[in-house]
Amino acid sequence: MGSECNETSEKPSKIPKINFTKLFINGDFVDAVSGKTFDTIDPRTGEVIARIAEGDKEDIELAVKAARNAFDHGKWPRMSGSERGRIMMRFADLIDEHVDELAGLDAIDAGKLFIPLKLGEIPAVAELFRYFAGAADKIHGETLKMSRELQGYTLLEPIGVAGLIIPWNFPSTMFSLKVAPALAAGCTMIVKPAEQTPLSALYYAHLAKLAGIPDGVVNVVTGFGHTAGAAISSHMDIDKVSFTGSTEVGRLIMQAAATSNLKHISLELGGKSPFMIFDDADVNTAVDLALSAVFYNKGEICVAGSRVFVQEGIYDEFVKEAVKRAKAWIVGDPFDSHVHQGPQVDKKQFERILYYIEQGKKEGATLLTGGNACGEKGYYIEPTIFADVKDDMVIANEEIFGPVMSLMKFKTVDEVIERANNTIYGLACGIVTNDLNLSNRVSRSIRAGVIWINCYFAFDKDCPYGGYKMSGFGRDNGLNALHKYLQVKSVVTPIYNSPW
Ligand code: TXE
Repeated sequence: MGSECNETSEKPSKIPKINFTKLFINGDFVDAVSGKTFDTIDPRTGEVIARIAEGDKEDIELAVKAARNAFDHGKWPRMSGSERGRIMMRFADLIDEHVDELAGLDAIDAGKLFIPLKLGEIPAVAELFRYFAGAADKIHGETLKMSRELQGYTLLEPIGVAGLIIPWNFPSTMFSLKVAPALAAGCTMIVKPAEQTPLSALYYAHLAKLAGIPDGVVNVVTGFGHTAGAAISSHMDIDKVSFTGSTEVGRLIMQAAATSNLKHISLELGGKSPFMIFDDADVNTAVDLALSAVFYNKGEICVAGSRVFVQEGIYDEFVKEAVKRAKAWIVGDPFDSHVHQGPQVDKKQFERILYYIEQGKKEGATLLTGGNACGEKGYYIEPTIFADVKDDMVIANEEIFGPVMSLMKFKTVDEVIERANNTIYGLACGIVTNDLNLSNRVSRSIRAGVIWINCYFAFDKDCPYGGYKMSGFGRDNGLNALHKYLQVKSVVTPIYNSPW
């Protein structure tokens, strides 16, 4: 095992009780048809937290039947938007009331920090449900200006049964980003949480029932990607798949949609986002932003600003300060309020990050700090900074999804724009400068779905985000997201009773 983590002595608390371990289909918690289960693991220790029902094709079949029935014959798509909104508001209130349990589940299952979950992420989940609840009664089409003696209007109708396949890095946020707009639109759904982090999705299912969301509207099938996930993307009776995860799996989902029923898809995939610091920036601000852009959520975030470009005039000072602060970054138990970084989500991710760190060393990047696993048990990795990273190195190109910063020096604005765009991805971009003209120019030149100027991770429920290029298509957050779960129907009649 690695060296000791830079831990504090505060005792962890708030370890939650696990109440829900079965599939949630048609309003009931049930075993998998096969009776199989899989272990969900505590990344702090590598020990089993609970055994979870392992859903497979047959269970997806049952969940689709329930969702189909709830869509074709049930109340949810037919009730008024304001009634749907009221029920969603109740759901949001229940989320707030259960914030400790939900934060505890994501902390123990994903190794995420408890306090930011409790004070930030879970309340934001409740807020997102409120945001879309408020939109549920404002879904309307247009009156058309027809060129002949016709009158026409459009209806926005729910797309149908949605398959929502979500990853493990933000189990609660991802659940809300998909479920809230789908519910507001009047869809019914099957949620497939990641196999690493099934616990909170099952808890949300329980709260959905308490809130009065009718049976069959929200179904949660826990299980693996190549079985349960693949059964969703290739299903003939699912109308839409919304996916967040790796680019490789995004490609598989697109193929499965193409060879099954041409279901609508939206994909939010990997990234390798540039974070640019210009000479005029305040070094302290730039270091704070850059560190959180890479190390926040232990680097397990698709929009991580993992390629840090620093202009030559400020470079040496930036490096000195960044290394100093990375060394003081506290890695340890996510329930400890002093800790900055918990364990990576699982053994596979932990090993993948260590592999990339080895690649960086082999390719000749300079390891300034970190580079090792730490702690006696569990999947902890030191915050790591590499300097002298060249654009063609593996660590500058592939998504590491861990606490690894690649530092690169640049001279001119044109140069950094070209280098920043030289990636297959296009999720996010960070810019630190006080020069308005410069930030405007760079924002318009970078091919990415979101640009953060003098801030990073400035997410907001009203601010769409998603990818350019191989980072996917479709947007989460904002009213754009609602339209992913709606389709347009045109209705046309002659104005006069003339025959057509
Ligand atoms: O992702 P997967 P993994 C990136 C990140 C990470 C890498 C691998 O670089 O290191 O992907 O992570 C389901 N059909 N991101 O392997 O496999 C799976 O069960 C249908 C970026 O965990 O893409 C889970 O629910 N579904 C990312 C979800 O897909 C399938 C977040 C994501 O898992 C499937 C996560 C299949 N054939 C990883 N195979 C982001 N954009 O935030 C798997 N799944």
